[in-house]
Parts: sequence; structure tokens; C-alpha cells
Amino acid sequence: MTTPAPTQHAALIRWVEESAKLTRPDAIVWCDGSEAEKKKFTAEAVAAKVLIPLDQKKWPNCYYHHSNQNDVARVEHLTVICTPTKDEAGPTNNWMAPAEAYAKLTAIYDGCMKGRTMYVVPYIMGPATSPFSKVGVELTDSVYVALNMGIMTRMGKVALDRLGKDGEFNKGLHSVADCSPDRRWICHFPQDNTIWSVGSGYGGNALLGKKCLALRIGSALARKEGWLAEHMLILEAESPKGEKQYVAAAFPSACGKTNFAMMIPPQTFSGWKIRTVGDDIAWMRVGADGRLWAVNPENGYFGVAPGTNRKTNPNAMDSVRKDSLFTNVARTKDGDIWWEGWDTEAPDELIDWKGDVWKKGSKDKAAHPNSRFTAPAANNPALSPSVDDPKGVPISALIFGGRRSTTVPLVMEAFNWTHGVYMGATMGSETTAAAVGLKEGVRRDPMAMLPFIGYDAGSYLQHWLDMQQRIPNPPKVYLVNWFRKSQDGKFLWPGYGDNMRVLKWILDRAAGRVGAQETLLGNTPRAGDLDLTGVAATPEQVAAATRIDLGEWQAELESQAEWFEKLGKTLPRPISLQRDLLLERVKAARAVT
Ligand code: GTP
Ligand code: SPV
Ligand code: MN
Repeated sequence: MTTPAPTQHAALIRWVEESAKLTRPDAIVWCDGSEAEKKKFTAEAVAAKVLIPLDQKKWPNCYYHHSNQNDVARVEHLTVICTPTKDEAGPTNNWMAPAEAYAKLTAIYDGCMKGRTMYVVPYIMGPATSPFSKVGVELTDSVYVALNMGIMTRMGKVALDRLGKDGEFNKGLHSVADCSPDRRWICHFPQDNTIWSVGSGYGGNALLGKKCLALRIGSALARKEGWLAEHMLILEAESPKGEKQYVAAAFPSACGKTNFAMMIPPQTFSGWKIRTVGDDIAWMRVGADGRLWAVNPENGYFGVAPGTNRKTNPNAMDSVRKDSLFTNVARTKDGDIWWEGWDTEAPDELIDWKGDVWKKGSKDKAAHPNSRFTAPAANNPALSPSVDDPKGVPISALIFGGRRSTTVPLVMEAFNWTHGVYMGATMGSETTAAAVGLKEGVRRDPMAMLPFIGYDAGSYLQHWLDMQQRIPNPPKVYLVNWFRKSQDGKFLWPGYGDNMRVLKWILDRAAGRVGAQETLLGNTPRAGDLDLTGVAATPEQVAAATRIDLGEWQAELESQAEWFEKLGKTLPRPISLQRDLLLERVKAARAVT
């Protein structure tokens, strides 16, 4: 069943042959991205019990997948940047010498596809005709990965057409192999435009276009070429007057990007429309007009399932209604699904993410906290028509935000670009289920990119500073926090659609329509500037969510010293000076009051 290579690209054909010689699959299938092919792969996956059909009346063309129980999230401790020198990877990345990494993984790849099919998956990250876009080819022995790539990227013939006979492409070799955590590695070779991933079939470890190419390899390329590859959603906001503004926002994994990108404003914001351009990744370049322009390189959503429901995110619920895959959520015997934070209570009995019977009232979670849906962007009722625009969309504001139960107020505006870069560089977030093996508590996550910067983190921050010279008309920069909690552990801010109230202030600021209060730490909304009509929070809760406590901030600024020490000698001095300045101001102010 080996299909002939449908391309004249000699280097591509040669690489596929070499990879097959190493991994020795029984068959090689070149993916064309057609509907017929998707049907065929799906049928094969169902026959092999890789996919379980859901109730096709209720969930047309939707399927369920249980991953291996030891393989449920990204593995940061096994993710490696293989640059020629350790310094190029920097203090925040794992590093291996390229020759050592190639040798180590060659031993694992040796014959690993025996008895299996190798899928050749050509794909484009970005709109098919955009000069921003990049082509990758992923060789994988997982039909589940091939099907996911078909949803998440522009996959198949369209990519081979773009490549032509000699186009440049990222070489991604992926095998689930024996799915052993002891033989699991996600290795990046920026200088070879190559990714080698082995031992995992899950998410960002295995869908190589996403975190591996679009962010790790992408960020290294972006630095060289003078643009930005970021872990950011892109949203379109249309005012009742029909004016469109675009913002990009970086929140760490499982901290609200998909939800913000698909937000439905509160009823009192009648006439406002929020549309999604992207929910996870932004590639941004300076346009001829001196503004920053962004494209979403992806074509689908690999979203966190728990907490998603008709109230919190109706657009996501509509997006998964058909043609979607569900991984590690809970299901019923008759082909329905459920997860924690579903619209209705759990039925009496479920099959949990492990495949075991689960009874209502059980202490165990029925869905894995990092269970996910894969849905085509085209299903999103709020999809922006600009998503396929080859030139992207112009960005008015950049937003950074983490999951912080204390200290960080609902919203602050940076005084200037350098202060904004400092805000992103020192952003912290409490850990989530999106990666395994992380210590609980707050970790610094610069621009939500800690696990995704493909080179030295200090140099990455310098690149952000350098961008100021390239962007004559830069976006304003903001820090937000939807996750501040009260003493009794409850969220102070209702979040989700109500985040529109904060977004509206940001949009108005970016357009120069509203004033602000200058505080020691940044500009904030003045009393009455946030539209709180009908908000489901008491004035006390809003006050607590927006409060700047100088005592908490002194501790916060002091604790940033450890992070700066970790970044080491490439930490740009303007960034550390920002902290010194703020700390001195806060200390002086506390001495007065
Ligand atoms: P990745 O796909 O891992 O990059 O995550 P993401 O940043 O897209 O996060 P997502 O929007 O999927 O949200 C993650 C979790 O946070 C979900 O359980 C959401 O329900 C929850 N969440 C999102 N927005 C808010 C908010 O404004 N307030 C609160 N309290 N929770 C939120
Ligand atoms: C993230 O962890 O930021 C994700 C999910 O978007 S994954 O594709 O697994 O990286
Ligand atoms: Mn993400």
C-alpha cells in the first residue's frame, strides 16, 4: 500500500527514503489532505481501536481517543534544544550536542516503524499564499497524529504545491516507538531546520507544526530575520460603529488564550463583536505602515476541554460539534462525552479517561485535566474572515497575563515599550496540567514562552527590546490577571465574557479614547473607566481584583532577583534596571505611607 511520491522535490524524496531506511515501516503513505483520505484514515484508526466513534447523530464525524496513560501532556524535562553550543540554548532550556542527540535518537528510531505505516504529512503553517508561512513535513507512525495534523494545519497537496521542486521545508521525524517515558525525547535542531520527536503521541510533543516548529524553531528564525514568533492568541474586536481593532495576548498554557480569543461580550456590550483570528500562536512582522502585523499559523484548535461549556465558551462548544477529535475526556457507553465543568452534572456512570468505569461522586477526575479537543477553525461561528489574509492583521495592543492568585491586578498598562518588555519578562504563573512534572507554585514564564523559546532566554528578551527600533508605530503593552483570589480561595473576577470589560479599556487606550491613572507600577483604569454595568461581582470584589498592594509588590519585585540570576549574563541591562527603578519607588512610597 505504499503510495508513490506525489512530488518532484528530490531532497524531500531522498529524506523520506533515508528516514524509512532507519525506521523500516511496512508501508509509506503520502498524505494529500483530501476528504477521501481522511475517511480512509479514520476507518483504519477505528479498526485499530485508536479511535472510538462517538454517537454520530449527536457528534457527526467526531471520534474519541485514549492516549497512553503515561503520555498525557508536554514533557518539558525531555524537550531539548540541540544547538552547537550550550550557551546558544541558554539557561532555561535543556541542551544536548547535536551529534549526541542524533546518535541517541537514531538508536531508538532504528527499526521502530516495523509493522507500521509511515505517514508523510506535508503541511503549511500560515495562510497558503502568505509570505509569512512556512512549510514542514512530518513523518509519523501515528494515524492519530496524521489526522490531528489534518485539522491543525493546511495539510497535504497544498503544501507540496507550495514547496515545488526545491522549496525549503522543516524536517520533522516522529515515532511513538514504544511510548516509553525512558525513551522519550523532543529534540530541536534549529541550524538544520529539523525536529526529532520520539516516544510520545500527545499534543505539543507529537504535532510538530505547533510548539516545535511554530514556536521553538520559529522563535530562533524570528530572531535571525527580525520578527516575532509568540505563544499568543489573536482576536478581532469590532465596535458598534464597525471599527475593527486587533490584539494579541500571551497567557501560559491552560491560562485562558482559547477562551479569550472566543469570548462573547456581556449583554450590556451590545453591538460589540469579538472574532477569533488565532487561539495559541502568533507570527508577527512589521508592515510597510510601521505597525506590527500578525498571522495565525494554525488552522484548528487543540483546546483544553475541562471548564469549557455553553456558558464559559459557546464558540468552542460550537467548534467541536462536528469533525472533531476528543482525547482523554470522559465518555459514556452510548458514545456521548463529558468533562469536569460541563454544562450538566455527570451522569451516574462514565468511562473515565483511563478507560475505567467511573461512578458519580468519585473523588477521581473523570476527564484528565489536560484532556483536549481538536477542532477545525472553520467550525468556529466567530471565526474572523481575516484568518486567511496573507498579510495578517494589524495589532493595536499586546497583552501579557498569568495565573496569579495574589499581587497582580486585573489590568495595568506599561509606561513604554521597555517597561512592557519587562512586564512580559517577569510575568509569573501558577503551574497547570498542560505539562507534566512541574513544581507547584508560581514560576516565571517570560511572554508565556518559557517552554517554547528555541534559544537563549536573555537574547530573546534583547530581541524583544530590539524590535522597538523596527516598529515605528508599536502596539501598547498590558499586563492582566483574571485569576486573583480572595482569602477563601475564590476567584475575585468573573472572567470569561466579562474580560470584555478589560479589553474595552485596552482598546480605548490603544486608540487614545480614554485616560488612565498613573501608579508606581503602571497605568490603570481610573474610577469609573471600566464599564462594570451588570457585572457579577460586588464592588468589594472588583476593588480587591484591581488593588495594587505595595507590600505585595515589594515582595514580588524582590523575588524577581532569583529569576534574573537564572537568566545570567545575557539578561539585558534595561530589563534589570526596570526592576531596580520600580523597587526603589515602591520602597520610597512605603516609607512615606
Ligand atoms: P493552551 O491550549 O494550553 O495554550 O491553553 P489556553 O491558554 O488556551 O487556555 P484555555 O483558554 O483553554 O483555558 C484553560 C483553563 O482556564 C480552562 O479550564 C478555562 O475554563 C479556564 N479559564 C479561561 N479563562 C478564564 C477566566 O477568565 N477566568 C477563570 N477563572 N478561568 C478561566
Ligand atoms: C500548550 O501546552 O500550550 C498547548 C497544548 O497549547 S500542546 O499542544 O500540548 O502544547
Ligand atoms: Mn498553548
